[in-house]
Amino acid sequence: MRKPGKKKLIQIYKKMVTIRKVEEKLMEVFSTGEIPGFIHVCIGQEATPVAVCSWLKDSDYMSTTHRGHGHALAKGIDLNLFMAELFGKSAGYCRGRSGSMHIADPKTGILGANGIVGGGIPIATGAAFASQYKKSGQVTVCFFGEGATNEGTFHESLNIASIRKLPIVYVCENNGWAEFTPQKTHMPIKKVADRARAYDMPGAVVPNDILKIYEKAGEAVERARKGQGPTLLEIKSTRWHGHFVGDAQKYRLEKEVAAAKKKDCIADFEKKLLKDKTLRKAEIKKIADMVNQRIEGAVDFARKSPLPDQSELMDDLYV
Ligand SMILES: Cc1ncc(C[n+]2csc(CCOP(=O)(O)OP(=O)(O)O)c2C)c(N)n1
Repeated sequence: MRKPGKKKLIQIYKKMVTIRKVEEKLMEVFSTGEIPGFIHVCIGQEATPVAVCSWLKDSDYMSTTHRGHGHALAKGIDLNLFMAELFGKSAGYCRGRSGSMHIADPKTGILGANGIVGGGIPIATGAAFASQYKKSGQVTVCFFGEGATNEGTFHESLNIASIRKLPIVYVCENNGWAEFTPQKTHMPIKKVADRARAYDMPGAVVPNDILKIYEKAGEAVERARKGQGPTLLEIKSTRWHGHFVGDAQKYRLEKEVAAAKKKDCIADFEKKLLKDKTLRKAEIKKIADMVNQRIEGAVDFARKSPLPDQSELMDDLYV
């Protein structure tokens, strides 16, 4: 059993709250037109990125998707540079060229978010192959949604990862919806984790509970680090909001959305921390205030950063 100590529990809680509040702030700012393009928030799914990335070192790799803010924040991206990138500003991680869906940071091992569904899976698998080849001891975590597991990239990647016993953990956040399509209409099986069997790797279904995900992710990361090969984890997460910010999600029943909100991974964890006296109400308030302040600072930083110069428009283009 892998149980986090008090310090780790508080660290985990702070990170979950940070992701929730950053996403809430992004929804607010996006609606005013300050952020160009599209953004996809992960509110309701915060437990997975935090629990999984808790096991990673800075030098480990991580790849993510169009819904990747939480993963990047959990892996350790700098909040100011992240915010500036989403605002399309030159101080951002990719000089305002990537925005939300392609943000990357080699220093913290973030191989990139991906607007192409399933696009990050072979990239992550390749990174895991490189670490194995170089005997660097790095582990790669690859996040994606259940919709991505219908893509050829998923199957080809898991096949080669298993054959070569690559140091990688595949983490599927199954929120039951791929864009506007429910799982049962695009997938003949109920459990994505069953797909692991086809590639002779362990697969597990984990509820949207921070400590349960923490435990399973710990086993999988350790297995990868020891050279024992890949694992597929399926987290039964819940998406509260629409596919993208601005989607009124008319395709979902109100009672389903209400049930998702009721089963809140952050509120559940908070209750537990209060009950076992890891945190007191006043400390929870202090954390919220501190996180809000950091976020306001990051938004201010992004607003003050200049837009990229027009002369940079054709930079970094191959053709
Ligand atoms: C190859 C490809 N096909 C289709 C799309 C359009 N698209 C964007 S997100 C999405 C659904 C993805 O669902 P899932 O992988 O479950 O992730 P979630 O949005 O639930 O986090 C689709 C179909 C795309 N971006 N790329």
